[in-house]
Amino acid sequence: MITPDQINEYKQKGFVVLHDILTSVEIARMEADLESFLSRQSDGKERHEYLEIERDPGGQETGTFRRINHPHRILETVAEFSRSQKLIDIMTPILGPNVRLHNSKINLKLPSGAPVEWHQDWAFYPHTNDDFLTVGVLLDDASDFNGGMLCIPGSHRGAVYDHRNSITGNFCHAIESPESKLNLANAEGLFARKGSLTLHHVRTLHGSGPNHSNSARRLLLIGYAAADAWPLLGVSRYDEFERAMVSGKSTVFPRMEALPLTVPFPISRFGDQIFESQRELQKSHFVSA
Ligand SMILES: O=C(O)CCC(=O)C(=O)O
Repeated sequence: MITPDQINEYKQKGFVVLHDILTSVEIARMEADLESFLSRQSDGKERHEYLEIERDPGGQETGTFRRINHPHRILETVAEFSRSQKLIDIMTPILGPNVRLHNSKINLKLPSGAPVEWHQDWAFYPHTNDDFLTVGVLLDDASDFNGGMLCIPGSHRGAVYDHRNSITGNFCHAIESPESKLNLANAEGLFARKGSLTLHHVRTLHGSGPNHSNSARRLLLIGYAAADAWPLLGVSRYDEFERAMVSGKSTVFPRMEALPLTVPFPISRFGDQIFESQRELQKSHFVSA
């Protein structure tokens, strides 16, 4: 359930927090599913396909899990929630009746876990229009101390920034020296109890600090687009693209809007591994844990 005031807040600021949306039973099921998946991952295919493992400064895997990619494909509870009526009722007043799931991930942010540098998701995957948002499901309480997400109000209606590393020249999933370009003093924390949801627009500037606490700050993120927002970089598997519809009807007539854009090229040597390519920045904006 989303109220007209919350929809208005999302439209004005480019993000909103919806407090206490999942029940404790729903959260406990999702946590159990996640923990059971992680405990099975000492080896095997899933490990490489779905798990990102932290690397030390020399590039060696530390063995610590950092992120689960595409959890809606492997965790039943996430698959269920990602298509639930509860979530569709929250998204459709904003995106319209026809909605497609674009991506999902769980950032585990374990104690001392790395920050996520300032960026706009729009730079990673530009579409023909920006009726596109990401739902965050707080699997732990989020605060400034444990690296909860920060967003800059109104930035979804502003510029689209360069996300290339000035040394390597490659796309780096982050805005270099953001303090010199953005008014970070305006940033607001999307801090709330576990079971709350956050929504942020695809152009909203956001990031999050390191985890200074001694427990994880797990955040499930699921991106959704209006069905007529088509990826400008193309659709590689049309059957999968069709199956990703979660509400209403798909279309082969994209809606094109004149919007500021950038494209994620030249590709980082780490591909789409955001944490590794952000680590190539000369300087982190956040103070490490
Ligand atoms: O985990 C976070 O705090 C933010 C994650 C994020 O923005 C991303 O993974 O693109």
